[in-house]
Amino acid sequence: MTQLKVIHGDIITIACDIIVNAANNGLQGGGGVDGAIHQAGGPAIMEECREIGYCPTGSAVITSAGDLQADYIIHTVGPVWMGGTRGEAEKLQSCYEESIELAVEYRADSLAFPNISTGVYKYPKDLAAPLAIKTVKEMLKKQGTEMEIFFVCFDAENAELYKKLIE
Ligand code: AR6
Repeated sequence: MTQLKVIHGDIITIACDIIVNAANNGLQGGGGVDGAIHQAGGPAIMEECREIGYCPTGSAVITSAGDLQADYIIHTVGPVWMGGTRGEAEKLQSCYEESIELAVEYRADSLAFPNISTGVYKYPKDLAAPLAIKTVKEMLKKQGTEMEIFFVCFDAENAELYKKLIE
Protein backbone atom coordinates (compact mmCIF):
# COMPACT_ATOMS: atom_id res chain seq x y z
CA MET A 1 0.00 0.00 0.00
CA THR A 2 1.25 3.49 -0.75
CA GLN A 3 2.22 5.32 2.36
CA LEU A 4 3.93 8.66 2.66
CA LYS A 5 6.01 9.01 5.81
CA VAL A 6 7.94 11.95 7.17
CA ILE A 7 11.13 11.20 9.08
CA HIS A 8 13.18 13.81 10.87
CA GLY A 9 16.69 12.39 10.63
CA ASP A 10 19.58 11.11 8.54
CA ILE A 11 18.75 9.30 5.28
CA ILE A 12 21.61 6.85 5.88
CA THR A 13 19.70 5.26 8.75
CA ILE A 14 16.51 4.53 6.77
CA ALA A 15 15.78 0.89 5.98
CA CYS A 16 14.41 0.90 2.43
CA ASP A 17 15.03 -0.58 -1.02
CA ILE A 18 16.27 2.58 -2.71
CA ILE A 19 17.73 5.83 -1.36
CA VAL A 20 17.67 8.98 -3.48
CA ASN A 21 20.74 11.22 -3.46
CA ALA A 22 20.79 14.97 -4.18
CA ALA A 23 23.84 14.96 -6.47
CA ASN A 24 25.54 17.40 -8.86
CA ASN A 25 25.89 17.26 -12.66
CA GLY A 26 29.32 15.67 -12.53
CA LEU A 27 28.26 13.05 -9.97
CA GLN A 28 31.53 13.86 -8.18
CA GLY A 29 30.19 13.79 -4.66
CA GLY A 30 30.13 16.82 -2.41
CA GLY A 31 28.74 17.95 0.92
CA GLY A 32 25.27 17.58 2.41
CA VAL A 33 23.32 14.43 1.77
CA ASP A 34 25.62 13.52 -1.16
CA GLY A 35 28.65 13.51 1.13
CA ALA A 36 26.83 11.48 3.76
CA ILE A 37 25.75 8.80 1.25
CA HIS A 38 29.20 8.41 -0.30
CA GLN A 39 30.87 8.33 3.09
CA ALA A 40 28.54 5.66 4.44
CA GLY A 41 28.32 3.68 1.20
CA GLY A 42 32.04 3.48 0.45
CA PRO A 43 34.00 3.87 -2.82
CA ALA A 44 31.98 1.42 -4.94
CA ILE A 45 29.23 4.01 -5.46
CA MET A 46 31.72 6.62 -6.66
CA GLU A 47 33.27 4.14 -9.09
CA GLU A 48 29.88 3.64 -10.73
CA CYS A 49 29.23 7.39 -10.70
CA ARG A 50 32.51 7.94 -12.52
CA GLU A 51 31.51 5.45 -15.19
CA ILE A 52 28.20 7.24 -15.71
CA GLY A 53 30.05 10.56 -15.71
CA TYR A 54 27.25 13.11 -16.06
CA CYS A 55 23.63 13.65 -15.12
CA PRO A 56 21.63 16.62 -16.48
CA THR A 57 19.70 18.80 -14.03
CA GLY A 58 16.24 17.31 -13.48
CA SER A 59 17.37 13.80 -14.47
CA ALA A 60 18.21 10.72 -12.42
CA VAL A 61 20.63 7.80 -12.72
CA ILE A 62 21.00 4.66 -10.62
CA THR A 63 23.92 2.82 -9.03
CA SER A 64 24.32 0.07 -6.50
CA ALA A 65 24.37 1.12 -2.85
CA GLY A 66 27.86 -0.07 -1.88
CA ASP A 67 28.04 -0.83 1.85
CA LEU A 68 24.59 0.60 2.56
CA GLN A 69 21.68 -1.70 3.35
CA ALA A 70 19.59 -0.40 0.47
CA ASP A 71 19.69 -2.18 -2.91
CA TYR A 72 20.32 0.93 -5.00
CA ILE A 73 21.03 4.64 -4.91
CA ILE A 74 19.24 6.94 -7.34
CA HIS A 75 21.30 10.07 -7.99
CA THR A 76 19.24 13.01 -9.13
CA VAL A 77 20.39 16.57 -9.78
CA GLY A 78 18.14 19.32 -8.51
CA PRO A 79 18.16 22.87 -9.84
CA VAL A 80 20.15 25.68 -8.27
CA TRP A 81 17.63 28.32 -7.13
CA MET A 82 17.99 31.44 -9.31
CA GLY A 83 14.88 33.28 -8.16
CA GLY A 84 12.29 30.94 -9.65
CA THR A 85 12.20 32.17 -13.24
CA ARG A 86 14.69 29.72 -14.74
CA GLY A 87 12.49 26.64 -14.81
CA GLU A 88 13.51 25.60 -11.31
CA ALA A 89 10.08 24.17 -10.41
CA GLU A 90 9.88 22.06 -13.60
CA LYS A 91 13.37 20.72 -12.98
CA LEU A 92 12.70 19.88 -9.35
CA GLN A 93 9.44 18.18 -10.35
CA SER A 94 11.35 16.19 -12.95
CA CYS A 95 13.82 14.98 -10.27
CA TYR A 96 10.97 13.41 -8.30
CA GLU A 97 9.31 12.01 -11.45
CA GLU A 98 12.45 10.42 -12.87
CA SER A 99 13.37 8.98 -9.46
CA ILE A 100 9.97 7.29 -9.15
CA GLU A 101 10.22 5.98 -12.72
CA LEU A 102 13.57 4.37 -11.93
CA ALA A 103 12.29 3.01 -8.62
CA VAL A 104 9.36 1.37 -10.41
CA GLU A 105 11.69 -0.04 -13.06
CA TYR A 106 13.92 -1.51 -10.34
CA ARG A 107 10.87 -2.86 -8.49
CA ALA A 108 11.34 -0.99 -5.24
CA ASP A 109 8.72 -1.38 -2.53
CA SER A 110 10.18 1.48 -0.54
CA LEU A 111 12.00 4.66 -1.48
CA ALA A 112 13.59 7.42 0.62
CA PHE A 113 13.87 11.00 -0.65
CA PRO A 114 15.97 13.79 0.84
CA ASN A 115 14.69 17.36 0.41
CA ILE A 116 16.34 17.82 -2.99
CA SER A 117 17.84 21.27 -3.77
CA THR A 118 16.93 22.79 -0.38
CA GLY A 119 20.50 22.84 0.97
CA VAL A 120 23.48 24.13 -1.01
CA TYR A 121 21.22 24.75 -4.04
CA LYS A 122 19.02 27.13 -1.98
CA TYR A 123 15.57 26.18 -3.30
CA PRO A 124 13.08 27.72 -0.83
CA LYS A 125 11.94 24.97 1.51
CA ASP A 126 8.34 26.18 1.69
CA LEU A 127 8.07 25.94 -2.10
CA ALA A 128 9.96 22.66 -2.50
CA ALA A 129 7.97 20.66 0.08
CA PRO A 130 4.47 20.96 -1.48
CA LEU A 131 5.93 20.41 -4.96
CA ALA A 132 7.71 17.24 -3.82
CA ILE A 133 4.63 15.78 -2.14
CA LYS A 134 2.25 16.63 -4.99
CA THR A 135 4.63 15.26 -7.64
CA VAL A 136 5.24 12.00 -5.79
CA LYS A 137 1.52 11.40 -5.24
CA GLU A 138 0.67 12.14 -8.87
CA MET A 139 3.53 10.06 -10.21
CA LEU A 140 2.62 6.98 -8.17
CA LYS A 141 -0.95 7.29 -9.41
CA LYS A 142 0.19 7.71 -12.99
CA GLN A 143 2.47 4.68 -12.76
CA GLY A 144 -0.31 2.68 -11.09
CA THR A 145 2.09 1.55 -8.40
CA GLU A 146 2.14 1.28 -4.65
CA MET A 147 5.27 2.14 -2.73
CA GLU A 148 6.30 3.19 0.72
CA ILE A 149 7.79 6.69 0.45
CA PHE A 150 9.96 8.24 3.13
CA PHE A 151 10.52 11.99 3.00
CA VAL A 152 13.64 12.22 5.11
CA CYS A 153 14.04 15.71 6.54
CA PHE A 154 17.42 16.44 8.06
CA ASP A 155 16.59 19.90 9.33
CA ALA A 156 13.76 20.87 11.65
CA GLU A 157 12.29 23.42 9.25
CA ASN A 158 11.71 20.84 6.51
CA ALA A 159 10.43 18.28 9.02
CA GLU A 160 7.80 20.77 10.23
CA LEU A 161 6.78 21.70 6.68
CA TYR A 162 6.38 18.09 5.57
CA LYS A 163 4.56 17.04 8.72
CA LYS A 164 2.08 19.85 8.28
CA LEU A 165 1.45 18.94 4.64
CA ILE A 166 1.19 15.18 5.10
CA GLU A 167 -0.31 14.56 8.52
N1 AR6 B 1 20.16 12.94 5.33
C1 AR6 B 1 19.07 13.57 4.84
N2 AR6 B 1 19.08 14.85 4.45
C2 AR6 B 1 20.25 15.53 4.54
C3 AR6 B 1 21.45 14.95 5.02
C4 AR6 B 1 21.37 13.58 5.44
N3 AR6 B 1 22.43 12.93 5.90
N4 AR6 B 1 22.42 15.91 5.00
C5 AR6 B 1 21.85 17.03 4.52
N5 AR6 B 1 20.55 16.82 4.26
P1 AR6 B 1 22.11 19.35 0.01
P2 AR6 B 1 21.21 20.25 -2.65
C6 AR6 B 1 19.51 17.74 3.74
O1 AR6 B 1 22.94 20.54 0.19
O2 AR6 B 1 20.66 21.50 -2.07
C7 AR6 B 1 26.05 18.61 -2.57
O3 AR6 B 1 27.34 19.09 -2.30
C8 AR6 B 1 19.72 19.23 3.87
O4 AR6 B 1 19.28 19.68 5.15
O5 AR6 B 1 22.63 18.03 0.43
O6 AR6 B 1 20.38 19.48 -3.64
C9 AR6 B 1 25.95 17.96 -3.95
O7 AR6 B 1 27.15 17.35 -4.33
C10 AR6 B 1 18.83 19.77 2.76
O8 AR6 B 1 17.51 20.00 3.21
O9 AR6 B 1 21.65 19.15 -1.57
C11 AR6 B 1 25.60 19.11 -4.83
O10 AR6 B 1 26.75 19.78 -5.26
C12 AR6 B 1 18.79 18.64 1.73
O11 AR6 B 1 19.41 17.51 2.34
C13 AR6 B 1 24.77 20.00 -3.96
O12 AR6 B 1 25.16 19.71 -2.63
C14 AR6 B 1 19.52 18.94 0.44
O13 AR6 B 1 20.74 19.65 0.73
C15 AR6 B 1 23.30 19.71 -4.08
O14 AR6 B 1 22.58 20.65 -3.34
